[in-house]
Amino acid sequence: MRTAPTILHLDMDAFFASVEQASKPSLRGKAVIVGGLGPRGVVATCSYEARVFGVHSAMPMAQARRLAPNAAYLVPRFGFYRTISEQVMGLLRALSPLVEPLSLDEAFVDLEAGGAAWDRESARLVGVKLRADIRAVTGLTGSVGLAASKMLAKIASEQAKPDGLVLIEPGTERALLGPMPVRTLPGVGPATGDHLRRAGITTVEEIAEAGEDELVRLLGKAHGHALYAMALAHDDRPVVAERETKSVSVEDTYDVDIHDRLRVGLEVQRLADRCVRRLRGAGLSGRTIVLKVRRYDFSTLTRSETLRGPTDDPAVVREAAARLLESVDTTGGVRLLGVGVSGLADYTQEDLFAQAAGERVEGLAEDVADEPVREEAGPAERRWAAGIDVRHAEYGHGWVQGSGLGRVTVRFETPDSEPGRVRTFRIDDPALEPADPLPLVARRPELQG
Ligand code: DCP
Ligand code: MG
Repeated sequence: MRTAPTILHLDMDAFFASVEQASKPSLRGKAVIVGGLGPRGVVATCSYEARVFGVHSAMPMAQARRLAPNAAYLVPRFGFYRTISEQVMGLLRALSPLVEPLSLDEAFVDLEAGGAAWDRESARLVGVKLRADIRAVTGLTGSVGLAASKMLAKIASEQAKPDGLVLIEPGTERALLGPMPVRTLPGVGPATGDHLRRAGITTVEEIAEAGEDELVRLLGKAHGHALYAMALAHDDRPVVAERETKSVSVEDTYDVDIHDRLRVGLEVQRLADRCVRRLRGAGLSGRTIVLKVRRYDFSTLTRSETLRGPTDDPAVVREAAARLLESVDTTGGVRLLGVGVSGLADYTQEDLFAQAAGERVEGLAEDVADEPVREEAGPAERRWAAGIDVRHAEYGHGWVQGSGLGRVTVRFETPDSEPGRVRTFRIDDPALEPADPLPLVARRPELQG
């Protein structure tokens, strides 16, 4: 393991909610909750002001509304978040060729590989400057962790939240990890956590004390061995430069559980087709077909099947998905279905192209915006979902604060304006139209190049 804290982990603070607050001056300092606003919606994230009410990611939206009835509720604008994410990732790539994004707002950077840092002082300076640059370019705050391993760098950024920087001195890792709950370690989810707890192990220190043989006995060879090493703060995992897409998948959440087995089958076929369109749209084929089923009681199953070679043939994916469905009990109802393809390969075989040419290709881009959080309101309300940007011919740029009963309420403000005024229009007002988001930071010439 390296001896200098030159692995950096960045995680943006309350990412989606912070973007919304930066876009909408009237929401700064307020409780903001972003997520699906339909009957089955869940919270994607919320501002720190909303977290004091106990609201958090993945909570059903109905529960969030009970906890924070006066918060602003907004639909996610994934395309815009992606644009901001690219700005942030661009700053990271300027530091090192080894940047490993984990999500839109989170990445590891190997500072040593980029020559950006070699010891604790140079690493700290890079972290401080990075946070300032992110602020200048995006107007947002991100938290930085620095350590000699990925595991500790991530723990450090968590400790730094919000809007901070923590550097873990090499040599202090074990003392720091000891009292932490086992769930802190990568790879320990709820199931493993329960399993360990039943064996009387709740802290990292207790994993170390139990010894490797006991861990292997409890969790099996691979997992037990890896977890024991992590508990001793041994983590040699390298930062892996961004790989291409690991899988392509689509899923749908249903407002009302589907009970009819035939209908479940049809939905799976439809999802398989959509997944293949996306796969082809990305110029990929894949070997492993994955089916995801969330049942009425929220239990979620995934089943997969690996083919002999990569495919992008809709018939093959449909058949595999149907076979996988046969092994799943759906009595009681299904609330979510998904189909994915992983084990991806680039298109190389000419005949795959030939195959594709004969089929529908018109819908290739159709599902690109497909996302797990879906707006579930009716067509009129969908057009004016809370949070989206609009432009009014007379009043200018604003965002939808709410709509219903044939009316839409718009707040007219922009990222660099004062908090704005609210006006109400008829939903079919011809002067009102959807608009693109405005940049969060006005382009300043001294930041270019
Ligand atoms: N996200 C989501 N659904 C989840 C978790 C997260 O849609 N269950 C989205 C919204 C978040 C973004 O991913 O803004 C980043 O996730 P984080 O876990 O980093 O959470 P935040 O950035 O919102 O907050 P924090 O300051 O705790 O990092
Ligand atoms: Mg974050």
